[in-house]
Amino acid sequence: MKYRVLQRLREGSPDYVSGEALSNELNVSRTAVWKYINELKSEGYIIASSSRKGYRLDDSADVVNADEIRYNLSTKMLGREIHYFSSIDSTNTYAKKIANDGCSDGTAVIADIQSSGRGRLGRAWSSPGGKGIWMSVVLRPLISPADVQVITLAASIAVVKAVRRTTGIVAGIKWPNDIILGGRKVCGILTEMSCEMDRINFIVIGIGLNVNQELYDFPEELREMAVSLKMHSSEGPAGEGKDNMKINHKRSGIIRAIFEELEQVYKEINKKESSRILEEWKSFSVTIGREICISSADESFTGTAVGITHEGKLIIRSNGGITREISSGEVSVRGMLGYI
Ligand code: BTX
Repeated sequence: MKYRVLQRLREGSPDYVSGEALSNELNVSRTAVWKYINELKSEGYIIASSSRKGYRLDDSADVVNADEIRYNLSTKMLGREIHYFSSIDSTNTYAKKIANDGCSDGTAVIADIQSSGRGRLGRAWSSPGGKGIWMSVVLRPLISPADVQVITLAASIAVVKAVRRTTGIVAGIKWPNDIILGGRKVCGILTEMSCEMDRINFIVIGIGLNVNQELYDFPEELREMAVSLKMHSSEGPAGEGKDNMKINHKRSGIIRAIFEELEQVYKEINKKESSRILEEWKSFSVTIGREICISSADESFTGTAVGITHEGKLIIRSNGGITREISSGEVSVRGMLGYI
Protein backbone atom coordinates (compact mmCIF):
# COMPACT_ATOMS: atom_id res chain seq x y z
CA MET A 1 0.00 0.00 0.00
CA LYS A 2 2.89 2.33 0.84
CA TYR A 3 4.06 2.08 -2.77
CA ARG A 4 0.55 2.78 -4.07
CA VAL A 5 0.65 6.02 -2.10
CA LEU A 6 4.05 6.72 -3.66
CA GLN A 7 2.74 5.94 -7.14
CA ARG A 8 -0.16 8.37 -6.66
CA LEU A 9 2.28 11.09 -5.52
CA ARG A 10 4.44 10.42 -8.59
CA GLU A 11 1.41 10.81 -10.84
CA GLY A 12 0.50 14.07 -9.11
CA SER A 13 4.05 15.49 -9.05
CA PRO A 14 5.01 18.36 -9.17
CA ASP A 15 1.62 19.29 -7.70
CA TYR A 16 0.25 18.46 -4.29
CA VAL A 17 -2.13 15.51 -3.83
CA SER A 18 -4.63 16.05 -1.03
CA GLY A 19 -4.74 13.64 1.92
CA GLU A 20 -8.47 13.26 1.31
CA ALA A 21 -7.96 12.22 -2.34
CA LEU A 22 -5.33 9.67 -1.30
CA SER A 23 -7.56 8.30 1.42
CA ASN A 24 -10.61 8.00 -0.91
CA GLU A 25 -8.77 6.61 -3.93
CA LEU A 26 -6.84 4.02 -1.96
CA ASN A 27 -9.66 3.30 0.45
CA VAL A 28 -7.62 3.82 3.62
CA SER A 29 -7.98 6.28 6.52
CA ARG A 30 -6.26 9.70 6.57
CA THR A 31 -4.20 8.44 9.53
CA ALA A 32 -3.04 5.45 7.49
CA VAL A 33 -2.05 7.78 4.62
CA TRP A 34 -0.02 9.86 7.07
CA LYS A 35 1.66 6.68 8.38
CA TYR A 36 2.62 5.55 4.85
CA ILE A 37 3.98 9.02 4.06
CA ASN A 38 6.20 8.82 7.16
CA GLU A 39 7.42 5.35 6.17
CA LEU A 40 8.32 6.65 2.71
CA LYS A 41 10.17 9.60 4.27
CA SER A 42 12.16 7.22 6.46
CA GLU A 43 13.22 5.38 3.28
CA GLY A 44 14.70 8.65 2.02
CA TYR A 45 11.86 10.09 -0.10
CA ILE A 46 11.46 13.85 0.19
CA ILE A 47 7.75 14.63 0.62
CA ALA A 48 6.49 18.10 1.44
CA SER A 49 3.28 18.26 3.48
CA SER A 50 0.86 21.12 3.86
CA SER A 51 -2.23 20.96 6.02
CA ARG A 52 -4.19 22.77 3.30
CA LYS A 53 -2.83 21.21 0.12
CA GLY A 54 -1.75 17.69 1.10
CA TYR A 55 1.46 15.97 0.04
CA ARG A 56 3.96 16.63 -2.74
CA LEU A 57 6.80 14.38 -3.91
CA ASP A 58 10.14 16.05 -4.58
CA ASP A 59 11.83 13.70 -7.03
CA SER A 60 15.41 14.82 -6.35
CA ALA A 61 16.04 12.27 -3.58
CA ASP A 62 18.57 9.49 -4.15
CA VAL A 63 16.46 6.54 -2.99
CA VAL A 64 17.34 2.95 -3.84
CA ASN A 65 14.86 0.13 -3.40
CA ALA A 66 13.27 -2.45 -5.69
CA ASP A 67 10.09 -0.42 -6.28
CA GLU A 68 12.03 2.74 -7.18
CA ILE A 69 14.24 0.84 -9.62
CA ARG A 70 11.32 -0.91 -11.31
CA TYR A 71 9.47 2.40 -11.75
CA ASN A 72 9.40 3.07 -15.54
CA LEU A 73 11.85 0.20 -16.18
CA SER A 74 11.49 -0.79 -19.82
CA THR A 75 13.27 -4.17 -19.80
CA LYS A 76 11.60 -7.52 -20.48
CA MET A 77 13.72 -9.70 -18.18
CA LEU A 78 16.70 -7.83 -16.80
CA GLY A 79 16.04 -6.55 -13.28
CA ARG A 80 12.45 -7.81 -13.29
CA GLU A 81 13.33 -9.86 -10.20
CA ILE A 82 15.29 -7.79 -7.67
CA HIS A 83 16.67 -8.89 -4.30
CA TYR A 84 17.44 -5.70 -2.39
CA PHE A 85 19.42 -5.59 0.88
CA SER A 86 20.30 -2.58 3.01
CA SER A 87 23.44 -4.51 3.95
CA ILE A 88 25.05 -7.73 2.74
CA ASP A 89 28.54 -9.29 2.66
CA SER A 90 28.79 -9.45 -1.15
CA THR A 91 26.04 -9.26 -3.77
CA ASN A 92 28.10 -11.62 -5.99
CA THR A 93 28.22 -14.27 -3.25
CA TYR A 94 24.45 -14.06 -2.74
CA ALA A 95 23.76 -14.01 -6.49
CA LYS A 96 25.80 -17.20 -6.96
CA LYS A 97 23.78 -18.87 -4.23
CA ILE A 98 20.39 -18.01 -5.75
CA ALA A 99 21.69 -18.84 -9.23
CA ASN A 100 22.63 -22.31 -7.97
CA ASP A 101 19.11 -22.58 -6.52
CA GLY A 102 17.67 -21.84 -9.98
CA CYS A 103 16.73 -18.12 -10.03
CA SER A 104 15.60 -16.75 -13.38
CA ASP A 105 17.76 -15.22 -16.10
CA GLY A 106 18.26 -11.49 -15.43
CA THR A 107 17.70 -11.60 -11.65
CA ALA A 108 19.50 -8.78 -9.85
CA VAL A 109 20.90 -8.51 -6.33
CA ILE A 110 21.48 -4.98 -5.05
CA ALA A 111 22.79 -3.73 -1.71
CA ASP A 112 23.26 -0.32 -0.15
CA ILE A 113 26.36 -1.49 1.78
CA GLN A 114 28.67 -4.45 1.23
CA SER A 115 30.69 -5.53 4.27
CA SER A 116 32.99 -7.79 2.18
CA GLY A 117 32.73 -6.47 -1.36
CA ARG A 118 35.05 -8.47 -3.62
CA GLY A 119 37.25 -7.48 -6.53
CA ARG A 120 39.12 -9.86 -8.83
CA LEU A 121 41.83 -12.25 -7.61
CA GLY A 122 40.72 -12.03 -3.98
CA ARG A 123 41.05 -8.23 -3.82
CA ALA A 124 38.62 -6.16 -1.72
CA TRP A 125 36.12 -3.65 -3.10
CA SER A 126 35.25 -0.60 -1.00
CA SER A 127 31.42 -0.39 -0.81
CA PRO A 128 30.24 2.25 1.69
CA GLY A 129 26.53 2.86 2.39
CA GLY A 130 24.39 5.40 0.56
CA LYS A 131 27.11 6.19 -1.97
CA GLY A 132 27.46 3.63 -4.72
CA ILE A 133 25.85 0.98 -6.85
CA TRP A 134 26.80 -2.47 -5.61
CA MET A 135 24.92 -5.00 -7.64
CA SER A 136 25.11 -8.39 -9.32
CA VAL A 137 23.13 -9.74 -12.21
CA VAL A 138 22.58 -13.44 -12.94
CA LEU A 139 22.68 -14.34 -16.64
CA ARG A 140 22.20 -17.68 -18.35
CA PRO A 141 23.63 -16.98 -21.82
CA LEU A 142 23.43 -19.40 -24.73
CA ILE A 143 27.14 -19.24 -25.52
CA SER A 144 30.09 -21.52 -24.89
CA PRO A 145 32.30 -20.98 -21.81
CA ALA A 146 35.17 -19.97 -24.13
CA ASP A 147 33.24 -16.87 -25.19
CA VAL A 148 32.41 -15.63 -21.72
CA GLN A 149 34.80 -12.68 -21.91
CA VAL A 150 32.45 -10.99 -24.39
CA ILE A 151 29.81 -10.76 -21.66
CA THR A 152 32.21 -8.91 -19.40
CA LEU A 153 33.03 -6.49 -22.22
CA ALA A 154 29.33 -6.06 -22.89
CA ALA A 155 28.69 -5.26 -19.23
CA SER A 156 31.31 -2.53 -19.28
CA ILE A 157 29.73 -1.03 -22.42
CA ALA A 158 26.33 -1.11 -20.71
CA VAL A 159 27.67 0.77 -17.68
CA VAL A 160 29.44 3.42 -19.78
CA LYS A 161 26.32 4.01 -21.89
CA ALA A 162 24.01 4.08 -18.88
CA VAL A 163 26.22 6.60 -17.08
CA ARG A 164 26.43 8.77 -20.21
CA ARG A 165 22.66 8.65 -20.72
CA THR A 166 21.71 9.47 -17.11
CA THR A 167 24.48 11.90 -16.08
CA GLY A 168 26.11 13.11 -19.29
CA ILE A 169 29.47 11.86 -17.98
CA VAL A 170 31.57 10.08 -20.60
CA ALA A 171 33.86 7.42 -19.16
CA GLY A 172 36.39 5.14 -20.87
CA ILE A 173 37.07 1.41 -20.53
CA LYS A 174 40.45 0.01 -19.57
CA TRP A 175 40.80 -3.58 -20.75
CA PRO A 176 39.15 -5.76 -19.82
CA ASN A 177 36.51 -4.02 -17.74
CA ASP A 178 37.66 -1.18 -15.50
CA ILE A 179 35.74 1.99 -16.11
CA ILE A 180 37.90 5.07 -15.91
CA LEU A 181 37.32 8.79 -15.47
CA GLY A 182 40.24 11.18 -15.68
CA GLY A 183 42.72 8.34 -15.18
CA ARG A 184 40.98 7.02 -12.03
CA LYS A 185 38.75 4.02 -11.50
CA VAL A 186 35.04 4.77 -11.15
CA CYS A 187 33.72 1.23 -11.65
CA GLY A 188 34.96 -2.35 -11.50
CA ILE A 189 33.28 -5.48 -12.82
CA LEU A 190 33.72 -8.95 -11.38
CA THR A 191 32.46 -11.80 -13.56
CA GLU A 192 32.07 -15.25 -12.01
CA MET A 193 30.85 -18.32 -13.84
CA SER A 194 29.53 -21.83 -13.22
CA CYS A 195 29.90 -24.05 -16.27
CA GLU A 196 30.39 -27.52 -17.68
CA MET A 197 32.70 -28.43 -20.57
CA ASP A 198 30.56 -26.91 -23.29
CA ARG A 199 27.73 -25.17 -21.48
CA ILE A 200 27.37 -22.24 -19.10
CA ASN A 201 25.07 -22.85 -16.14
CA PHE A 202 25.13 -19.20 -15.12
CA ILE A 203 27.27 -16.10 -15.03
CA VAL A 204 27.18 -13.55 -12.24
CA ILE A 205 28.23 -10.07 -13.29
CA GLY A 206 29.12 -7.93 -10.28
CA ILE A 207 29.16 -4.19 -10.88
CA GLY A 208 30.65 -1.75 -8.39
CA LEU A 209 30.06 1.85 -9.47
CA ASN A 210 31.20 4.78 -7.32
CA VAL A 211 28.39 7.33 -7.52
CA ASN A 212 28.16 9.85 -4.69
CA GLN A 213 31.35 9.40 -2.67
CA GLU A 214 33.44 12.39 -1.68
CA LEU A 215 37.21 11.89 -1.61
CA TYR A 216 37.17 11.14 2.14
CA ASP A 217 34.59 8.37 1.73
CA PHE A 218 37.38 6.28 0.14
CA PRO A 219 39.97 4.52 2.28
CA GLU A 220 43.20 6.49 2.24
CA GLU A 221 45.04 4.02 0.01
CA LEU A 222 42.42 4.45 -2.75
CA ARG A 223 42.23 8.25 -2.83
CA GLU A 224 44.81 8.62 -5.59
CA MET A 225 43.32 6.02 -7.89
CA ALA A 226 39.55 6.03 -7.27
CA VAL A 227 36.88 8.55 -8.24
CA SER A 228 33.09 8.83 -8.06
CA LEU A 229 30.65 10.35 -10.55
CA LYS A 230 29.93 13.11 -8.06
CA MET A 231 33.63 13.95 -7.61
CA HIS A 232 34.04 13.99 -11.38
CA SER A 233 31.05 16.34 -11.82
CA SER A 234 32.44 18.72 -9.22
CA GLU A 235 35.79 18.82 -11.03
CA GLY A 236 34.04 19.92 -14.24
CA PRO A 237 34.60 23.16 -16.14
CA ALA A 238 34.58 26.39 -14.08
CA GLY A 239 31.14 27.46 -12.93
CA GLU A 240 29.38 24.29 -13.97
CA GLY A 241 31.39 22.21 -11.49
CA LYS A 242 30.48 24.32 -8.51
CA ASP A 243 26.75 23.73 -9.00
CA ASN A 244 27.19 20.05 -9.63
CA MET A 245 29.20 19.65 -6.45
CA LYS A 246 26.07 19.62 -4.33
CA ILE A 247 24.24 17.21 -6.60
CA ASN A 248 23.86 13.61 -5.62
CA HIS A 249 23.31 11.49 -8.69
CA LYS A 250 20.19 9.31 -8.42
CA ARG A 251 21.37 5.74 -8.18
CA SER A 252 18.03 4.10 -9.04
CA GLY A 253 17.90 5.86 -12.40
CA ILE A 254 21.44 4.75 -13.21
CA ILE A 255 20.67 1.14 -12.19
CA ARG A 256 17.57 1.19 -14.42
CA ALA A 257 19.64 2.47 -17.34
CA ILE A 258 22.27 -0.24 -16.74
CA PHE A 259 19.54 -2.91 -16.88
CA GLU A 260 18.20 -1.45 -20.13
CA GLU A 261 21.60 -1.18 -21.81
CA LEU A 262 22.67 -4.61 -20.57
CA GLU A 263 19.51 -6.23 -21.88
CA GLN A 264 20.25 -4.82 -25.35
CA VAL A 265 23.80 -6.21 -25.51
CA TYR A 266 22.71 -9.48 -23.90
CA LYS A 267 20.15 -10.00 -26.70
CA GLU A 268 22.91 -9.52 -29.29
CA ILE A 269 25.16 -12.01 -27.51
CA ASN A 270 22.42 -14.63 -27.41
CA LYS A 271 21.85 -14.10 -31.13
CA LYS A 272 25.62 -14.65 -31.62
CA GLU A 273 25.95 -11.10 -32.92
CA SER A 274 28.90 -9.98 -30.88
CA SER A 275 30.95 -8.26 -33.61
CA ARG A 276 29.09 -4.98 -33.05
CA ILE A 277 29.75 -5.28 -29.32
CA LEU A 278 33.48 -5.61 -29.93
CA GLU A 279 33.46 -2.56 -32.22
CA GLU A 280 31.53 -0.57 -29.65
CA TRP A 281 33.91 -1.69 -26.90
CA LYS A 282 36.85 -0.45 -28.98
CA SER A 283 35.21 2.95 -29.38
CA PHE A 284 35.08 3.34 -25.57
CA SER A 285 38.49 1.79 -24.95
CA VAL A 286 41.30 3.80 -23.42
CA THR A 287 43.67 0.83 -23.89
CA ILE A 288 43.72 0.26 -27.66
CA GLY A 289 46.51 2.17 -29.34
CA ARG A 290 48.32 2.74 -26.03
CA GLU A 291 51.69 1.57 -24.77
CA ILE A 292 50.91 -0.74 -21.90
CA CYS A 293 52.70 -2.91 -19.40
CA ILE A 294 51.35 -6.40 -18.77
CA SER A 295 52.27 -8.08 -15.55
CA SER A 296 51.20 -11.53 -14.43
CA ALA A 297 52.41 -13.82 -11.65
CA ASP A 298 55.41 -15.04 -13.67
CA GLU A 299 56.26 -12.42 -16.26
CA SER A 300 56.07 -8.78 -17.19
CA PHE A 301 56.40 -7.16 -20.60
CA THR A 302 55.51 -4.00 -22.47
CA GLY A 303 53.96 -3.43 -25.87
CA THR A 304 51.21 -1.63 -27.73
CA ALA A 305 47.59 -2.76 -27.47
CA VAL A 306 46.53 -3.06 -31.10
CA GLY A 307 43.17 -4.79 -31.03
CA ILE A 308 40.84 -7.34 -29.54
CA THR A 309 39.96 -10.87 -30.73
CA HIS A 310 36.40 -12.06 -31.26
CA GLU A 311 36.59 -13.84 -27.87
CA GLY A 312 37.60 -10.57 -26.22
CA LYS A 313 41.33 -11.24 -25.80
CA LEU A 314 43.62 -8.22 -25.99
CA ILE A 315 46.09 -8.24 -28.88
CA ILE A 316 49.46 -6.76 -28.00
CA ARG A 317 52.41 -6.07 -30.25
CA SER A 318 55.60 -6.15 -28.24
CA ASN A 319 58.37 -3.66 -28.90
CA GLY A 320 60.26 -6.47 -30.63
CA GLY A 321 57.37 -6.86 -33.10
CA ILE A 322 55.95 -10.09 -31.63
CA THR A 323 52.16 -10.26 -31.40
CA ARG A 324 50.52 -11.88 -28.37
CA GLU A 325 46.96 -12.39 -27.19
CA ILE A 326 46.12 -11.92 -23.53
CA SER A 327 42.95 -13.19 -21.84
CA SER A 328 41.49 -11.62 -18.73
CA GLY A 329 42.25 -12.86 -15.27
CA GLU A 330 45.86 -13.70 -16.18
CA VAL A 331 47.26 -10.23 -16.12
CA SER A 332 46.83 -6.73 -14.85
CA VAL A 333 47.34 -3.80 -17.14
CA ARG A 334 49.08 -0.66 -16.01
CA GLY A 335 49.76 2.40 -18.14
CA MET A 336 53.24 3.69 -18.72
CA LEU A 337 52.13 7.04 -17.30
CA GLY A 338 49.78 7.08 -14.32
CA TYR A 339 47.07 4.57 -13.56
CA ILE A 340 45.47 3.98 -16.95
P1 BTX B 1 39.63 -5.37 -9.30
O1 BTX B 1 40.35 -6.53 -8.70
O2 BTX B 1 39.91 -4.96 -10.70
O3 BTX B 1 39.81 -4.09 -8.41
C1 BTX B 1 40.03 -4.16 -7.03
C2 BTX B 1 41.01 -3.07 -6.68
O4 BTX B 1 40.44 -1.79 -6.96
C3 BTX B 1 41.34 -3.05 -5.19
O5 BTX B 1 42.47 -3.85 -4.91
C4 BTX B 1 41.61 -1.58 -4.93
O6 BTX B 1 42.94 -1.24 -5.30
C5 BTX B 1 40.69 -0.88 -5.91
N1 BTX B 1 39.38 -0.53 -5.31
C6 BTX B 1 38.75 -1.10 -4.26
N2 BTX B 1 37.56 -0.51 -4.06
C7 BTX B 1 37.45 0.46 -4.99
C8 BTX B 1 36.45 1.41 -5.32
N3 BTX B 1 35.28 1.49 -4.64
N4 BTX B 1 36.68 2.25 -6.34
C9 BTX B 1 37.83 2.20 -7.06
N5 BTX B 1 38.81 1.33 -6.80
C10 BTX B 1 38.63 0.47 -5.78
C11 BTX B 1 37.13 -4.94 -9.72
O7 BTX B 1 38.11 -5.73 -9.16
C12 BTX B 1 35.76 -5.62 -9.55
C13 BTX B 1 34.96 -5.00 -8.47
C14 BTX B 1 33.56 -5.55 -8.45
C15 BTX B 1 32.77 -5.03 -7.28
C16 BTX B 1 31.34 -5.47 -7.37
S1 BTX B 1 30.32 -4.63 -6.25
C17 BTX B 1 29.03 -5.71 -6.51
C18 BTX B 1 29.64 -7.10 -6.66
N6 BTX B 1 29.76 -7.77 -5.39
C19 BTX B 1 31.05 -7.97 -5.04
O8 BTX B 1 31.43 -8.50 -3.98
N7 BTX B 1 31.84 -7.48 -6.01
C20 BTX B 1 31.09 -6.95 -7.12
